[in-house]
Amino acid sequence: MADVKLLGLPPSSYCRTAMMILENKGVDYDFELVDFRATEYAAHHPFHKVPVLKHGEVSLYETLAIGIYVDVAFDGPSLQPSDPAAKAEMFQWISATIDYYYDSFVRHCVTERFVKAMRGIPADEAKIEAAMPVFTDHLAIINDRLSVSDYLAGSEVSLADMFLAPILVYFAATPEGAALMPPQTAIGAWMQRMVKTKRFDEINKLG
Ligand SMILES: N[C@@H](CCC(=O)N[C@@H](CS)C(=O)NCC(=O)O)C(=O)O
Repeated sequence: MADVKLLGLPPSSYCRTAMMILENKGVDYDFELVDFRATEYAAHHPFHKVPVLKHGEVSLYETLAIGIYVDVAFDGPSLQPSDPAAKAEMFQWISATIDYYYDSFVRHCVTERFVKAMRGIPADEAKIEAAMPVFTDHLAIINDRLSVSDYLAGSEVSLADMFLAPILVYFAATPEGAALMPPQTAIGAWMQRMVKTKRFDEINKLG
């Protein structure tokens, strides 16, 4: 049994981010499925979300906190740039992913197309349609960045890429994402680089 444990649900994009970070850092860990709605789960996460990381006495929620902890507490390749401006850019992209891209791509499309379908609820087509210009704008911002640098925070893969990639894998699988994300773009080339990171396909599988 590994002394690091990730509590979560494999389809969750935030859990996927945490798994990508653990894998690319080279940390051995166990994954534990949880019932995040259970009353007793509040002892792990007071907001009843996933993931949660356990390492000895350390218990952490919030994926960014987990990512930073894993990167600094364990040996392995650094997942943060050392240059101050590049490091700040990494946090800028993570913050934008949490605040803007998750909201557009996940809440306004992936949830409508996949999560609701799993529950037998029809997608809110008006909500998706109204968000189409936002999807276009957000993809352009990301594509512009990836046109001038291989990864979001510079020439090396960082935590920022691991926050965004699982979300865009899901979005690309929706009809809207497929239409707006042709492979011959800077985002497409970046995704090809991301696919080569550790266990990417296994972690980010659809269905
Ligand atoms: N701010 C949290 C967000 C985590 C989050 O929203 N996780 C989603 C899954 S991707 C979740 O737990 N959803 C359950 C719910 O909202 O009821 C983090 O960074 O870890």
